[in-house]
Amino acid sequence: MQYQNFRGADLKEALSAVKATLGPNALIEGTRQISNGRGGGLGHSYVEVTAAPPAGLKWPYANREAAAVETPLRRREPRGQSAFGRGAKPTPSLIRDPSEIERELGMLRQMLNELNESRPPKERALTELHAAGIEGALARELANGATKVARRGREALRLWLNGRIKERLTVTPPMLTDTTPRMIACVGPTGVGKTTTLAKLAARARLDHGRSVGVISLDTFRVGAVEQWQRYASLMGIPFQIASDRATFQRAMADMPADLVLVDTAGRSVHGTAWPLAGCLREISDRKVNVMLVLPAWLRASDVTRVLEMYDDPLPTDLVVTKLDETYQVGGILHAALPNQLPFAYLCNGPRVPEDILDASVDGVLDAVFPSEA
Ligand SMILES: Nc1nc2c(ncn2[C@@H]2O[C@H](COP(=O)(O)OP(=O)(O)OP(=O)(O)O)[C@@H](O)[C@H]2O)c(=O)[nH]1
Ligand SMILES: [Mg+2]
Repeated sequence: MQYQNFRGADLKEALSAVKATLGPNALIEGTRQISNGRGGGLGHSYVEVTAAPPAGLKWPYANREAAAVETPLRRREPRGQSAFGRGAKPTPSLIRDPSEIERELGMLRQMLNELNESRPPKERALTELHAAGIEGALARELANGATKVARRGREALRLWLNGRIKERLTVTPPMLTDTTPRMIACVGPTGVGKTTTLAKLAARARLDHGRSVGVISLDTFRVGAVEQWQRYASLMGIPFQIASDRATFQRAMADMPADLVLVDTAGRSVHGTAWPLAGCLREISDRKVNVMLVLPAWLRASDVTRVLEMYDDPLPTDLVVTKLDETYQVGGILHAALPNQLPFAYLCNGPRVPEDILDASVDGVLDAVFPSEA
C-alpha cells in the first residue's frame, strides 16, 4: 500500500490535506504531534497524519497540488521506530518498495508510449521494432507500409507488425520422429549451447522416440569436452566417437551403427582457420544432413551478421535459439532467419538436459521475439 505523510498546524488542517489529496475515504494509518523540542518563541510543532488512498484510487491520485504537501514515503518505518520522532536524523534507505519501482516503471513506459504516439507513423513502427531488437534494413523493410495502420493506434500497429514477421518466418519439420537416416551437426560460436542442445536431442531421440542415435565429436579443443560426451553417452547408452579430420570422421562413421548421427563441433574464433566439418560432410551421401547454427537469444543484430559470415562453409540449413530464459529482447536472431530464409528448428529455454528444448513453431518464435501486450 502506498502511504503518504500530510502535515498541518493542527489535526484539522492535516486531515483536510489528506482529504484534498486522497478523498474522504482515505485510510488513516496514524497521527503524530511533532515538535522541535524548544520552548518559547523558538518552539515549533505540527501534526503529521499518515494515510493511504482507499482501494481503487490509483496514483497520481485526485489532486496534484495537495499531493505536494509531502512526497510519498520511500519506505515506511516500522511503527514507533521513526528515527525522526526520536530526534535522530532519518537515514536514507537503499531498499525500495518493489511496488513503488513497478509503478515508476509503468509511468515511464506510459510516458514513452505517449512520446511515441506523437511521432510520425512510420517512425512509430520503427520504434516498436527497435525495442524488440530488430534493426537497420530489416526493420525498415518490415515497417514498410505501416503508415496507415499506425494511425489506428499502437495495438493495431503491433498486431500488423506481428503479421509482417509471421509471413516470413519458417520452421523445420520435426526431425526426431522422422525415421529417415539423418545427420545433425551443430555449429556456432563458443559457449552458445551446441553440446547441450545435442545432448538434449540425443536424449529425446533415444529415450522418447526409441531412435538409434550416435554422437561424433569434432571438438578436441575444449578441455573436458570429450569426457562430457563420454558421460552423456554412457548415461544414454549410445555410441560415441571422436574425430579430428576427414579421415578420422570417415572411420568414426563406419563404426557408427545409428540412424541419427549427431555431430558436435568446436566454436570457430577466426574465419579461414582449419575447419574440418565442411570436408567431413562432403563425404555424406546416404543420409539427410542438417547443419544447425546455434545462436543465443540475446545476440544483437550486428553480431548475428558477423556470426553468419564466420559460419558460411558448410552453409547452415536451420537455426537453434538457446538461452531464451536469459533475455527479453530476442529480435536480433531474426536477422539470421528472415534475410536468409533459414527455418527455426529448436528453441531452448534453459540448460537442463533434456527438458529445456522445444520444436520451434511460428507462434513460439513470434511470442519470444514480438510478444503481444494485449
Ligand atoms: N540458461 C541457459 N543456459 C544454457 C542453455 N543452453 C546451454 N546453456 C549453458 O551454456 C553453457 C555452455 O553450453 P555448451 O553446450 O557447453 O556450449 P557450447 O556451444 O557447446 O560451448 P563450446 O563447446 O565451448 O563452444 C553451459 O553452462 C550450458 O549449461 C539455455 O538454453 N539456457
Ligand atoms: Mg561444446
